[in-house]
Amino acid sequence: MPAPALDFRAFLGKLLADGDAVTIEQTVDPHLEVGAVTRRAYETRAPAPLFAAPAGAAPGFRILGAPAGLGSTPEGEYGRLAAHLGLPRSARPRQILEHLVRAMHAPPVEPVLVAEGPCQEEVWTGDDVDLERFPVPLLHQEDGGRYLGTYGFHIVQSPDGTWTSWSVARTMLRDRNTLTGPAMPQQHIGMIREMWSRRGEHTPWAMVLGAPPAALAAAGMPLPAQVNEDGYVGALAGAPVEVVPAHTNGLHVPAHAEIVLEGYLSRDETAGEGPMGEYHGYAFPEGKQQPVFHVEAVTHRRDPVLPVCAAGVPPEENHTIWGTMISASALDLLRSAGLPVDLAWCSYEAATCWIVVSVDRARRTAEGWSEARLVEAVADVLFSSHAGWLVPKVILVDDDIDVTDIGQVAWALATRCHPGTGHHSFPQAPGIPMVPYLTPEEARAARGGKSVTSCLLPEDFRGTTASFRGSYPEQLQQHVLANWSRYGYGGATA
Ligand SMILES: Cc1cc2nc3c(=O)[nH]c(=O)nc-3n(C[C@H](O)[C@H](O)[C@H](O)COP(=O)(O)O)c2cc1C
Ligand SMILES: [Mn+2]
Repeated sequence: MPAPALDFRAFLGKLLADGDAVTIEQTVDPHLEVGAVTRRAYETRAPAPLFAAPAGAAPGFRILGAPAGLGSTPEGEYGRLAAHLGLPRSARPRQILEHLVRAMHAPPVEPVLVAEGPCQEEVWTGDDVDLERFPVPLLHQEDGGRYLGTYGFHIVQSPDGTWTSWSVARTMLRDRNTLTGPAMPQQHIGMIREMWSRRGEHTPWAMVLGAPPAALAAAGMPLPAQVNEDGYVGALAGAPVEVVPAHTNGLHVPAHAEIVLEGYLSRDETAGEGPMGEYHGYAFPEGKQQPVFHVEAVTHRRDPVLPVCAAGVPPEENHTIWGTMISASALDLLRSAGLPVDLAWCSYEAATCWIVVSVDRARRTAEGWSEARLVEAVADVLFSSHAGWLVPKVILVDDDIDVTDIGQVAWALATRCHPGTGHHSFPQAPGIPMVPYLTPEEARAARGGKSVTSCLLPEDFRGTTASFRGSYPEQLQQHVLANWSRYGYGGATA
């Protein structure tokens, strides 16, 4: 059996064994109750709920909520995310980012085609295709429908076969064999759909639910166009992903997946989709017309587990997975452009609406970067990129600030950003139209509402940081730490 990063069932087994998932044997209703339990698990940092008996589902069909929610202990905070990527569960953001960036520079490890896999233990075709057999949840009372695909990815391929795209996006159930959901023209699924449409054809399509966790993470990552996510997954996991040919349309799908939908993405047919509680933390009153996905076959592992993301206020997977993968992509772009950048991090608390970038102060000084030039260069790199399209706000800080600590970021914003000169607006920059504060015109044009906020200290700043780490000799700090419990403070020393 592949490692947990390459096999959802093994990943689930690991969470259960580590106490980071709990099995809920009692019947739970996919109508709102699954969503409510999952939301509360995110918001209290409880283990992931495995719903073993969702009401109305075929026997054995299960749901896993909060597959990449945060944990409650400092050692295990990022543990579910780290387990997606094959890292120790104690891994922290810097280690996770460097791991993701390293794999971007490693040669791709292409998937291996195998004859059969657990994802095809059961096969439904023709009239047997009935998506209602899955426990499809209504996740929030404000949602316009039930969502089957909240934690799965689309597989599409360019007509010439050179570009295979794996990408996460949501899909809402319409009826027993159709779904609807976004395929934005700026996202790779939209670009490939446009290639097929120009030929007058529908787009051959598959969707994977309960995918290998590393593959799900890569499919939520804004790698550049023409880059195949499947080769990146292999580089990331250190072993190729095993794929099998889909039953009906020849696409290759991960062998170690829970559920695979096969069919096509319509060229011209649309249907009402949403509204849905979304990544920024809001639900809006109206849905939109979105393309229709036709399901011609379903294959699944025995006793399949449907993973579910109940999107909304942080932290959920749009922050822990999407935000982290954007952070890694942006970090790599900024470094590769030669900018003196230390780290980049989409604070989960900011709901993937800002990214904090720390600047290597020593390098900045040595290379003579003025604040104005740095602001301009960061905006140039990010606002023209696929990754930077997704995040509207950039915050620049010096590298004494740990960008992964929201407390330090708030302190820097309050004490280092000059209200008159620190805010730079980029009204012409293209960006994702889903950002809540955009005007209707900006959302229509998918342009504007983008900014760089500088919290860089002036070169002649004379303050030092008044803190435990900043205000005492190293030797005294060590003495205090060594004596901490003797002072009467219990066990904690760090
Ligand atoms: C849980 C989750 C849900 C997501 N939902 C959507 C979505 O509904 N629509 C969308 O365009 N992107 C969504 N994304 C973000 C995309 O997966 C991400 O931008 C990715 O880069 C898209 O793939 P591409 O770069 O190959 O186009 C989601 C990401 C995650 C982790
Ligand atoms: Mn892509």
